[in-house]
Amino acid sequence: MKQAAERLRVGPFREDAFESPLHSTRVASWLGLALGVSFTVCFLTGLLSHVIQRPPSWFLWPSRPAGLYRITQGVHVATGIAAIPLLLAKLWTVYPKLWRWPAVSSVAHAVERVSLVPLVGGSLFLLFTGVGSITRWFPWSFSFPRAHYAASWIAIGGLVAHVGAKWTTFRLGIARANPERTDPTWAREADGRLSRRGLLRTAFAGAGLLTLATVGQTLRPLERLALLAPRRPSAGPQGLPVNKTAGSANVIAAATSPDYRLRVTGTVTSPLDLTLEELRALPQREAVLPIACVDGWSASAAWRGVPVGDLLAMAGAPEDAECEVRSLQDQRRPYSSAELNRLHAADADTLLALEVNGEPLHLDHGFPVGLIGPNRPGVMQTKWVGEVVVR
Ligand SMILES: Nc1nc2c(c(=O)[nH]1)N[C@H]1C(S)=C(S)[C@@H](COP(=O)(O)O)O[C@H]1N2
Ligand SMILES: [Mo]
Repeated sequence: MKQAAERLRVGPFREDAFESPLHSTRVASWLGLALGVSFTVCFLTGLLSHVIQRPPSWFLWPSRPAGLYRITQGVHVATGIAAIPLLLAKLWTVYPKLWRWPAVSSVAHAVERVSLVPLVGGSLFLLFTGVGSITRWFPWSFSFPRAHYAASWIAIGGLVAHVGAKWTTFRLGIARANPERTDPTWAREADGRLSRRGLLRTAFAGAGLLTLATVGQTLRPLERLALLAPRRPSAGPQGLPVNKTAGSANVIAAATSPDYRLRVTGTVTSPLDLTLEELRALPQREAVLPIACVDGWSASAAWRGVPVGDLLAMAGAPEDAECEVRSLQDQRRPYSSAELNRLHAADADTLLALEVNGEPLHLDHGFPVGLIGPNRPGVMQTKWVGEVVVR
């Protein structure tokens, strides 16, 4: 019986099938540490972005500090991008284990191996859909936020199981006393071949370079290095990028019509119906605030317009009012409206902006009226606002 099993041990199942020293526990452990940190940070910042956009009843996202979401979402996208070379290097280092003999040696081992399916599958899915989304390349028909969110729980579940199963191996892998570390070929292989230390450094340098080449999409001093970033934060009309144009949102006629009105409706004592001239005649306020897209780019600008709080007061809205800000777009379209929770509605810098950087809003930036508020995801800064519904 045992002999028969041994005879099946051919091809990649042979004991010496993968002889490269680069398939190393120590390399896998260090890559695992970096991946564990980047995945955890990416997961938590992603979860935060999710609950800000779909708040459960216990969650109230503050409007301050104004630039907080810009940071958390910048970190989310940056850690996801940095994880790509780390994950590829890690998968390459450990893939010979797929042919481990015997395939399963105990129940715990079986659980550990099975948990790789959600971990590896979920991770690859997250990184692939994440990159697709930030480059606005959607070779799929499912809803990106829902699928990306569901996959994050699947991957993080696999990660928890994996960390539990591998903890001892990992500790030995990164220990100072690890015999690989003192092995002379750790740092230098014969014949100029890549050493294990060289592989680790290459993977970390890859992650670093990829970060440097993309993080300038939100970190303005590094903008010139952002060669691989899908968006330059200052490329676009009035120095701001455009994802969605007025043309593609199908609002040009309504936004430029002389019949344009901004309406304030809902649970108010005196609903408002204001022309653009009337809006311009109201006291204006200026605020320097960033647009912080979920895709990881952000750009700051000086916005000028009427504080939402002033309009709510004029309309006789209750204290602590929340509202829904609706664009002129077809209301069935994604991102055609956004919620203002009571903290965002009451913040003096939450504006219905008429101007940006000293000029009337460009049509693609939301002319005639765009919502801009502190500490909000870009998708919740509704452009081409037509109505504010108070609750
Ligand atoms: N009405 C409406 N407002 C919108 C959007 C939209 O699709 N429709 N896109 C949002 C997104 S995703 C971002 S990041 C900000 C800035 O987008 P822009 O770069 O297209 O101006 O506007 C937001 N406002
Ligand atoms: Mo966005």
